[in-house]
Amino acid sequence: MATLFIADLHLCTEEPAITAGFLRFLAGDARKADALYILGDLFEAWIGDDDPVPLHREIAAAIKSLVDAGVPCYFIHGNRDFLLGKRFACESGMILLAEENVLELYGRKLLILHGDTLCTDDTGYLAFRAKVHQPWLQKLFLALPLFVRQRIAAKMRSNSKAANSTKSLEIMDVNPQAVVNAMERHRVQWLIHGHTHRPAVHQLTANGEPAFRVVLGAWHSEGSMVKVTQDDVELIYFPF
Ligand code: LP5
Ligand code: MN
Repeated sequence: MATLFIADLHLCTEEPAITAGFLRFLAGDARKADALYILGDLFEAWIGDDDPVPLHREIAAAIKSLVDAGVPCYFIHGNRDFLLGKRFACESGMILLAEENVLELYGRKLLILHGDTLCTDDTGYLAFRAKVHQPWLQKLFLALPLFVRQRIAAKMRSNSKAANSTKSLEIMDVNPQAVVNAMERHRVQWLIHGHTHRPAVHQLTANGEPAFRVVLGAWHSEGSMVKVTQDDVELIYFPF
């Protein structure tokens, strides 16, 4: 009995080894799980469910086959794939979740989220996020021809890379007080998130008690997952 969590795969056509690793994971470890939670940035960039790229069809079919085998799959949006919508959810059988969710697993209460909203020192990013999360702007963007959306996304990606190279590592990490606030708001002692690409298990104090923040790793040259069981919360790395 185990529930698995992954994030930050950044799947794209240009990185076939990561896709192969994910497909193996879906056909292997994930099949034995009670449920799979994907905590954002499954894809490198998502510009609409109507994007006909073959990779998306392949991933939807592989997730659907996991779901059809009896393993429910849940998805929280990341900062790269916040536009992933109902059409892809339906095709893949994934259930789209809200930004922040509290789970009760094997007697343990856990908060799960992507992690970008905890980076409150990155005010440039939060301003950007607030803008691109406006429903009217998203609607407008999704109504644009695909090639225009591709160009805008490419521009945003290159701007982001340029901006990140000027930011300190501290600014791009979570703010410790934002972590405590989130855990106290939801009255939990466990938090699992991704986004920062700094896999670790951190101990802290929240609600006046010991608390734990588990950070998922990005899938670069190996896979990363968190496995929650009755007895344990484990951060695991595995080869593709
Ligand atoms: O993604 P990553 O790892 O490089 O860095 C993130 C933050 N960057 C982003 C931007 C994404 O990479 C772009 C993804 C495009 C996806 C599809 C396009 C959909 C378009 C929808 C339009 C409605 O998330 C980065 C963080 C970093 O994580 C660490 O947390 O620092 O933040 C930035 O780079 C943002 C800049 O710091 C600020 C730029 C200011 C822009 C001002 C507002 C512009 C509004 C444009 C509206 C169209
Ligand atoms: Mn992210």
